[in-house]
Amino acid sequence: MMALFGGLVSKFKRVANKWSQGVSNLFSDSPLTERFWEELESRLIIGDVGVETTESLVSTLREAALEHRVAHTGELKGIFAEMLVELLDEIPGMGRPLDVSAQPSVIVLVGVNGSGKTTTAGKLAAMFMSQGKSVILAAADTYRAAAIEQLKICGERSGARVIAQAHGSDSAAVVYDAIQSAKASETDVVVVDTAGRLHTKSNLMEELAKIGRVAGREAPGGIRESLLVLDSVMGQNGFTQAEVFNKAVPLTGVILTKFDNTAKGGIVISIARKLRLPVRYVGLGEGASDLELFSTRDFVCALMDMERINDNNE
Ligand SMILES: Nc1nc2c(ncn2[C@@H]2O[C@H](COP(=O)(O)OP(=O)(O)OP(=O)(O)O)[C@@H](O)[C@H]2O)c(=O)[nH]1
Ligand SMILES: [Mg+2]
Repeated sequence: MMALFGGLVSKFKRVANKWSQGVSNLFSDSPLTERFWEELESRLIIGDVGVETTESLVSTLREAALEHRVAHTGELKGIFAEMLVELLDEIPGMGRPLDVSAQPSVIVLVGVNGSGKTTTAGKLAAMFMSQGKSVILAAADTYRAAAIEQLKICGERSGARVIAQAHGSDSAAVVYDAIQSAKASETDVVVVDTAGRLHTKSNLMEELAKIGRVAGREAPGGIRESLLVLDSVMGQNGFTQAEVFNKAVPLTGVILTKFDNTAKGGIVISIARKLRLPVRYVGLGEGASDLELFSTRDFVCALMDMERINDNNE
């Protein structure tokens, strides 16, 4: 597992380079002025941290500055980093690998069109297979024939079995099949790829709820995760979809895709603060191995340009 952490700091740095440089530069040692607070606020908002979260972070840091009689911005760097770590680590499961110890563990991926569900299903399959787990990919996006084909290719690459039915068939039936098949073959993990549905189409949401019910009924002892696959380039705009999806299938976490394409990374902070969901993995490219376990410390280190952060729990 540790190998996955390797280089994540530098990857995060490369990803959100410009933005994180802008933030960390503010904490170079200059006298603490009102201008610093204004700059910090605007850079956090630009970085997609969200207005509310930014305001609350800045006001807490201001209080800390008063309390510790801080005169130079450099003195705030460690304090701010620890604040961010605390905010993220408050969410259970943040940066933790998915628990796939139960057989079968069912992971349903949901999200809007093009957010990266199918790609992520393939990445997850490859990751679990590399950990010695057996995996079934369930092609529950039955709307498009191409979607089934795309998942089959993912399956071939990773060596995971793909359970699919004909184009246009009932998606919940595919999930039922996949779980039955997993039970019969003692397969560890079932990863369910779903259609990229417009969140305004309630019939599609009903279909998703049905998938959730089937998973709940057929794998009662198993671990069930419903992960929102969120395109990090969409930023805060992706949040409204979370609420709608959450009504159909209670969400248990987030996989943040296309982190390699975003010029900002603050979305992670607002996911913790506003969605109260753990970020489990981040997609850092289109390849099957471009999925990394999220790490709070690596993320904050990259953002604040720090070597390490003191950990009170260590
Ligand atoms: N750069 C980058 N591209 C990604 C990542 N994840 C997915 N993509 C790309 O995003 C596009 C859409 O990915 P899909 O996996 O097909 O998305 P989807 O959610 O299944 O799409 P629909 O089935 O149409 O809803 C593809 O071109 C992927 O290669 C990522 O982490 N980084
Ligand atoms: Mg897809």
